Amino acid sequence: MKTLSEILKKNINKTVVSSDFSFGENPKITSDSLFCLIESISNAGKEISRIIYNPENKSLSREIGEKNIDGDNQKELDVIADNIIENNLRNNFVKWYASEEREEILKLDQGGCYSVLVDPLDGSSNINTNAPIGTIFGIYTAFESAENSIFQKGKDILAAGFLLYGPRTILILSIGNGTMAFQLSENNKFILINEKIEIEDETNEFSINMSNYRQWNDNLKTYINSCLEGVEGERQKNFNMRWIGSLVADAWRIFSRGGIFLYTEDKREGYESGRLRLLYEANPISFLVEQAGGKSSNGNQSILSIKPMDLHQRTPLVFGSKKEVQIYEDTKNNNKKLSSHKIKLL
Ligand code: AFP
Repeated sequence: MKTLSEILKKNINKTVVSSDFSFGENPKITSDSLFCLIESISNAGKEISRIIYNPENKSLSREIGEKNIDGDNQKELDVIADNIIENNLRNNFVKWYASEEREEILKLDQGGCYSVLVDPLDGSSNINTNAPIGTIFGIYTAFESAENSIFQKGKDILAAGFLLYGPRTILILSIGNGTMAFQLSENNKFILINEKIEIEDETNEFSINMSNYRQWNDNLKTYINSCLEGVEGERQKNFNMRWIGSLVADAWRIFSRGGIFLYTEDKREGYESGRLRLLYEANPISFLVEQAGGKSSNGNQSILSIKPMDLHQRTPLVFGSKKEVQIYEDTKNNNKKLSSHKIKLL
């Protein structure tokens, strides 16, 4: 059984020639400092996981009467998770900390060399239902200016991951050479469960909130209709549907058995660019997906190539099995007839 610490030491050194490699210009960006930072985030995850496990059945979903910058009601646990993460990041080489729960970028350590962007508790509207929720993070090089440090493209991520607090607590992590998964053990250690996740290229499972059907654009309706038509339709293939409504849980299922996730723009006010946030949700998840051989898209380009302009920018997000995401893109842009994707009959 290999632990997170053992795997990190092995993998971080594998990506480089010597143990004191540099990812960029900043000499402080070394395997050791990145290792400490990832450990500190995994420790925050252990603390949050313990609180969510909640054996005394305390109320965890009490709203604190504030709205975060995205207009969502902040839950007590959102704020607790954010504070736990901030405390764990201190003294761990982090210069800039940006969180979905905050309006400001926080300067933690003037001499730090990393910027860390976090959604402390994704899916928090699910707390009461005991459905899986999670913490999503992306780590980048820090520059002198906060804006330059935070508004980097997803392809500039050094490491990204998410913690899934479900029946099991799982950490999914990439340091740029594949995507790995760890499970929190009884003795509070993250144990490796998959050293190289590979998302299957093809799938017959889609993940979307169908209740928004009437709000969708025609191209999305065309794509989903083709899935619903099954073997009788142009693609001659049956599809299954799953929607947990918690991005981390839907993403983990796709890492486990393939699939396509879609949360695109629609006609509702405020949903012109979808719902999910580029910096805190779409970028880290897309980095993990592409490192696992999958594909991410806003409908036109890889999520990782979008230049962020705003701290709480939203983006249409489609990701998962490579060929299926391509079929969605082709349908959206009218590149190919859906029938050209039908399975070959023997
Ligand atoms: P919260 O963190 O505000 O609960 O939002 C969850 C989420 O951002 C993401 O985890 C889900 O994929 C998505 O929203 C679900 O959105 P709908 O409720 O519109 O389906």
